[in-house]
Amino acid sequence: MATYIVGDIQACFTGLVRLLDSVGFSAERDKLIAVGDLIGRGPQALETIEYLYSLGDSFDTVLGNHDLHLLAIYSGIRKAKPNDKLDTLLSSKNIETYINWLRKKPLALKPNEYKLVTHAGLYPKWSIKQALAYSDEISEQLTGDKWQTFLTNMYGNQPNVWDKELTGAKRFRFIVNALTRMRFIKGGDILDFDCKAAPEDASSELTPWFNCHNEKLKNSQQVIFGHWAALNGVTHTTQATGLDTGYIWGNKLTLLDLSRNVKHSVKYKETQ
Ligand SMILES: [Mn+2]
Repeated sequence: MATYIVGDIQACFTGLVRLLDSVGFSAERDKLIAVGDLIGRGPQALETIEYLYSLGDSFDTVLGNHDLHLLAIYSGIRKAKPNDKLDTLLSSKNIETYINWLRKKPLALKPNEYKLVTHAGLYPKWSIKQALAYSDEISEQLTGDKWQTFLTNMYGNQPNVWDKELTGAKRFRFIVNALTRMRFIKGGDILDFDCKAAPEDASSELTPWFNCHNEKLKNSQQVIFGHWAALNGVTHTTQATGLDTGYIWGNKLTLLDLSRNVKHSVKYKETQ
Protein backbone atom coordinates (compact mmCIF):
# COMPACT_ATOMS: atom_id res chain seq x y z
CA MET A 1 0.00 0.00 0.00
CA ALA A 2 1.31 3.42 -0.97
CA THR A 3 0.09 6.89 -0.06
CA TYR A 4 0.46 9.51 -2.79
CA ILE A 5 -0.03 13.25 -2.36
CA VAL A 6 -0.82 15.05 -5.61
CA GLY A 7 -0.35 18.75 -6.40
CA ASP A 8 -2.93 21.17 -7.82
CA ILE A 9 -4.96 19.20 -10.39
CA GLN A 10 -7.08 22.19 -11.49
CA ALA A 11 -9.40 20.09 -13.66
CA CYS A 12 -6.57 18.54 -15.69
CA PHE A 13 -8.02 15.03 -15.66
CA THR A 14 -5.87 13.71 -18.54
CA GLY A 15 -2.67 14.69 -16.75
CA LEU A 16 -3.89 13.19 -13.47
CA VAL A 17 -4.64 9.82 -15.08
CA ARG A 18 -1.25 9.76 -16.83
CA LEU A 19 0.52 10.56 -13.57
CA LEU A 20 -1.38 7.92 -11.57
CA ASP A 21 -0.76 5.32 -14.31
CA SER A 22 2.95 6.15 -14.29
CA VAL A 23 3.26 5.13 -10.61
CA GLY A 24 0.87 2.18 -10.91
CA PHE A 25 -1.75 3.70 -8.60
CA SER A 26 -4.43 1.21 -7.56
CA ALA A 27 -7.60 2.47 -5.86
CA GLU A 28 -8.04 -0.96 -4.24
CA ARG A 29 -4.59 -0.90 -2.67
CA ASP A 30 -3.31 2.69 -2.45
CA LYS A 31 -4.43 6.03 -1.07
CA LEU A 32 -4.48 9.36 -2.92
CA ILE A 33 -4.50 12.71 -1.10
CA ALA A 34 -4.76 16.04 -2.97
CA VAL A 35 -3.46 19.44 -1.83
CA GLY A 36 -6.64 21.16 -3.08
CA ASP A 37 -7.66 23.17 -6.14
CA LEU A 38 -9.10 20.01 -7.64
CA ILE A 39 -10.81 22.21 -10.22
CA GLY A 40 -10.54 25.78 -11.55
CA ARG A 41 -9.21 27.06 -14.90
CA GLY A 42 -8.58 23.57 -16.36
CA PRO A 43 -10.69 21.95 -19.10
CA GLN A 44 -12.06 18.79 -17.41
CA ALA A 45 -13.79 19.87 -14.20
CA LEU A 46 -16.60 17.29 -14.38
CA GLU A 47 -14.34 14.35 -15.33
CA THR A 48 -11.93 15.22 -12.51
CA ILE A 49 -14.60 15.41 -9.80
CA GLU A 50 -16.44 12.30 -11.08
CA TYR A 51 -13.21 10.32 -10.93
CA LEU A 52 -12.02 11.55 -7.51
CA TYR A 53 -15.51 11.01 -6.04
CA SER A 54 -15.53 7.46 -7.48
CA LEU A 55 -12.35 6.63 -5.51
CA GLY A 56 -14.39 6.64 -2.27
CA ASP A 57 -12.28 6.07 0.84
CA SER A 58 -9.11 5.74 -1.27
CA PHE A 59 -9.17 9.50 -1.82
CA ASP A 60 -9.02 12.49 0.49
CA THR A 61 -8.27 16.17 -0.05
CA VAL A 62 -7.87 19.47 1.67
CA LEU A 63 -9.84 22.34 0.15
CA GLY A 64 -8.11 25.04 -1.89
CA ASN A 65 -9.25 28.53 -2.78
CA HIS A 66 -10.73 27.33 -6.10
CA ASP A 67 -12.69 24.57 -4.33
CA LEU A 68 -14.18 27.08 -1.87
CA HIS A 69 -14.90 29.39 -4.81
CA LEU A 70 -16.85 26.55 -6.47
CA LEU A 71 -19.01 26.22 -3.34
CA ALA A 72 -19.66 29.99 -3.45
CA ILE A 73 -20.55 29.95 -7.17
CA TYR A 74 -22.89 26.98 -6.66
CA SER A 75 -24.55 28.94 -3.84
CA GLY A 76 -25.05 32.03 -6.02
CA ILE A 77 -22.72 34.08 -3.79
CA ARG A 78 -20.14 34.58 -6.54
CA LYS A 79 -20.50 34.60 -10.32
CA ALA A 80 -18.35 32.21 -12.35
CA LYS A 81 -15.88 33.83 -14.70
CA PRO A 82 -15.38 32.22 -18.13
CA ASN A 83 -11.84 31.15 -17.19
CA ASP A 84 -13.10 29.27 -14.11
CA LYS A 85 -14.35 26.66 -16.65
CA LEU A 86 -16.85 25.14 -14.25
CA ASP A 87 -19.94 24.98 -16.52
CA THR A 88 -19.90 21.22 -17.24
CA LEU A 89 -19.51 20.48 -13.53
CA LEU A 90 -22.16 22.97 -12.38
CA SER A 91 -24.71 21.60 -14.88
CA SER A 92 -24.07 17.96 -13.91
CA LYS A 93 -27.11 16.09 -12.55
CA ASN A 94 -24.91 15.02 -9.62
CA ILE A 95 -23.67 18.48 -8.67
CA GLU A 96 -25.49 18.51 -5.32
CA THR A 97 -23.81 15.22 -4.36
CA TYR A 98 -20.39 16.61 -5.30
CA ILE A 99 -20.95 19.88 -3.43
CA ASN A 100 -22.04 18.06 -0.27
CA TRP A 101 -19.03 15.75 -0.59
CA LEU A 102 -16.62 18.73 -0.89
CA ARG A 103 -18.23 20.51 2.08
CA LYS A 104 -17.11 17.64 4.30
CA LYS A 105 -13.45 18.01 3.29
CA PRO A 106 -11.07 19.78 5.72
CA LEU A 107 -8.57 22.62 5.15
CA ALA A 108 -5.79 20.66 6.89
CA LEU A 109 -4.94 16.96 7.10
CA LYS A 110 -2.32 14.95 8.98
CA PRO A 111 -1.40 11.92 6.83
CA ASN A 112 1.05 10.70 9.47
CA GLU A 113 2.65 11.83 12.72
CA TYR A 114 5.21 14.11 11.04
CA LYS A 115 3.31 15.68 8.14
CA LEU A 116 0.68 18.35 7.61
CA VAL A 117 -1.13 18.83 4.29
CA THR A 118 -2.83 22.15 3.55
CA HIS A 119 -3.42 24.05 0.30
CA ALA A 120 -1.29 27.13 1.03
CA GLY A 121 0.96 26.16 3.95
CA LEU A 122 1.36 26.76 7.68
CA TYR A 123 1.12 30.29 9.11
CA PRO A 124 4.45 30.95 10.91
CA LYS A 125 2.80 31.58 14.30
CA TRP A 126 0.85 28.30 14.27
CA SER A 127 1.78 24.76 15.26
CA ILE A 128 0.50 21.79 13.24
CA LYS A 129 -1.91 21.08 16.08
CA GLN A 130 -3.32 24.62 15.87
CA ALA A 131 -3.73 24.40 12.08
CA LEU A 132 -5.73 21.18 12.47
CA ALA A 133 -7.91 22.71 15.20
CA TYR A 134 -8.59 25.84 13.10
CA SER A 135 -9.39 23.64 10.10
CA ASP A 136 -11.98 21.90 12.31
CA GLU A 137 -13.56 25.28 13.09
CA ILE A 138 -14.05 25.89 9.35
CA SER A 139 -15.39 22.36 8.79
CA GLU A 140 -17.98 23.01 11.49
CA GLN A 141 -19.12 26.03 9.45
CA LEU A 142 -19.02 24.26 6.07
CA THR A 143 -21.01 21.25 7.26
CA GLY A 144 -23.50 23.28 9.31
CA ASP A 145 -26.89 24.72 8.31
CA LYS A 146 -25.46 28.22 7.82
CA TRP A 147 -22.66 27.17 5.44
CA GLN A 148 -23.78 29.64 2.77
CA THR A 149 -23.72 32.54 5.24
CA PHE A 150 -20.20 31.50 6.13
CA LEU A 151 -19.21 31.61 2.42
CA THR A 152 -20.81 35.06 2.01
CA ASN A 153 -18.51 36.37 4.77
CA MET A 154 -15.43 34.49 3.60
CA TYR A 155 -14.13 36.93 0.97
CA GLY A 156 -11.69 39.73 1.82
CA ASN A 157 -8.07 40.28 2.90
CA GLN A 158 -8.68 41.51 6.46
CA PRO A 159 -7.71 40.81 9.16
CA ASN A 160 -4.21 40.00 7.89
CA VAL A 161 -2.57 39.23 11.28
CA TRP A 162 -3.62 36.38 13.56
CA ASP A 163 -4.96 37.11 17.00
CA LYS A 164 -6.33 34.16 18.95
CA GLU A 165 -9.01 36.46 20.36
CA LEU A 166 -10.56 36.98 16.90
CA THR A 167 -14.16 35.77 16.74
CA GLY A 168 -16.86 35.10 14.14
CA ALA A 169 -16.46 36.05 10.49
CA LYS A 170 -13.09 37.77 11.03
CA ARG A 171 -11.62 34.70 12.69
CA PHE A 172 -12.95 32.37 9.99
CA ARG A 173 -11.71 34.68 7.19
CA PHE A 174 -8.19 34.73 8.59
CA ILE A 175 -8.10 30.94 8.98
CA VAL A 176 -9.37 30.40 5.41
CA ASN A 177 -6.90 32.93 3.99
CA ALA A 178 -3.92 31.49 5.89
CA LEU A 179 -4.70 27.90 4.92
CA THR A 180 -5.79 28.47 1.30
CA ARG A 181 -4.35 31.76 -0.05
CA MET A 182 -1.10 32.57 1.82
CA ARG A 183 2.22 32.93 -0.06
CA PHE A 184 4.29 35.80 1.34
CA ILE A 185 4.57 37.28 4.86
CA LYS A 186 5.52 40.89 5.68
CA GLY A 187 7.01 41.97 9.01
CA GLY A 188 7.03 38.48 10.52
CA ASP A 189 3.27 37.86 10.73
CA ILE A 190 1.29 39.88 8.13
CA LEU A 191 -0.33 37.99 5.23
CA ASP A 192 0.30 39.59 1.81
CA PHE A 193 -2.06 38.77 -1.04
CA ASP A 194 -0.68 40.97 -3.82
CA CYS A 195 2.40 39.06 -4.92
CA LYS A 196 2.21 35.66 -6.67
CA ALA A 197 5.77 35.71 -8.01
CA ALA A 198 8.65 33.39 -7.22
CA PRO A 199 10.60 34.46 -4.09
CA GLU A 200 13.59 35.64 -6.16
CA ASP A 201 11.32 38.01 -8.12
CA ALA A 202 9.52 39.47 -5.08
CA SER A 203 10.26 42.69 -3.19
CA SER A 204 12.75 42.30 -0.33
CA GLU A 205 10.14 43.08 2.34
CA LEU A 206 8.24 39.90 1.40
CA THR A 207 9.30 36.54 2.87
CA PRO A 208 7.84 33.20 1.73
CA TRP A 209 5.84 31.78 4.66
CA PHE A 210 8.15 28.73 4.82
CA ASN A 211 11.22 30.94 5.32
CA CYS A 212 9.69 32.66 8.36
CA HIS A 213 10.91 31.08 11.57
CA ASN A 214 8.22 28.92 13.13
CA GLU A 215 9.20 28.14 16.71
CA LYS A 216 6.31 25.66 17.02
CA LEU A 217 7.38 23.48 14.07
CA LYS A 218 9.78 20.68 15.03
CA ASN A 219 12.71 19.66 12.80
CA SER A 220 11.11 16.28 12.19
CA GLN A 221 7.88 17.87 10.94
CA GLN A 222 7.07 18.83 7.36
CA VAL A 223 4.32 20.82 5.64
CA ILE A 224 3.13 19.62 2.24
CA PHE A 225 1.31 22.26 0.20
CA GLY A 226 0.28 23.46 -3.27
CA HIS A 227 -1.15 26.78 -4.49
CA TRP A 228 2.12 28.48 -5.50
CA ALA A 229 2.91 27.53 -9.09
CA ALA A 230 5.75 30.05 -9.42
CA LEU A 231 7.78 28.10 -6.83
CA ASN A 232 7.80 25.11 -9.16
CA GLY A 233 8.21 22.85 -6.12
CA VAL A 234 11.44 24.51 -4.92
CA THR A 235 11.52 25.63 -1.26
CA HIS A 236 15.19 25.09 -0.21
CA THR A 237 14.01 23.73 3.14
CA THR A 238 13.18 20.22 4.32
CA GLN A 239 10.30 21.54 6.46
CA ALA A 240 8.12 22.45 3.47
CA THR A 241 7.43 20.59 0.22
CA GLY A 242 5.58 22.42 -2.54
CA LEU A 243 3.70 20.23 -5.00
CA ASP A 244 2.19 22.85 -7.35
CA THR A 245 4.42 22.64 -10.41
CA GLY A 246 2.09 24.54 -12.74
CA TYR A 247 0.62 21.85 -15.00
CA ILE A 248 -2.26 24.19 -15.83
CA TRP A 249 0.34 26.73 -17.05
CA GLY A 250 2.00 24.17 -19.34
CA ASN A 251 4.56 22.85 -16.88
CA LYS A 252 4.26 19.69 -14.75
CA LEU A 253 1.83 17.79 -12.51
CA THR A 254 3.63 16.32 -9.51
CA LEU A 255 2.89 13.76 -6.82
CA LEU A 256 4.83 12.72 -3.75
CA ASP A 257 5.10 9.05 -2.82
CA LEU A 258 4.92 9.56 0.93
CA SER A 259 6.44 6.27 2.13
CA ARG A 260 9.44 6.42 -0.26
CA ASN A 261 9.69 10.25 -0.11
CA VAL A 262 10.10 10.43 -3.91
CA LYS A 263 8.38 12.85 -6.29
CA HIS A 264 7.04 11.86 -9.72
CA SER A 265 5.87 14.24 -12.44
CA VAL A 266 4.30 14.28 -15.88
CA LYS A 267 4.97 17.13 -18.28
CA TYR A 268 2.07 18.98 -19.84
CA LYS A 269 3.55 18.61 -23.33
CA GLU A 270 3.80 14.83 -23.03
CA THR A 271 0.14 14.45 -22.09
CA GLN A 272 -1.47 16.43 -24.92
MN1 LIG B 1 -4.77 27.82 -5.03
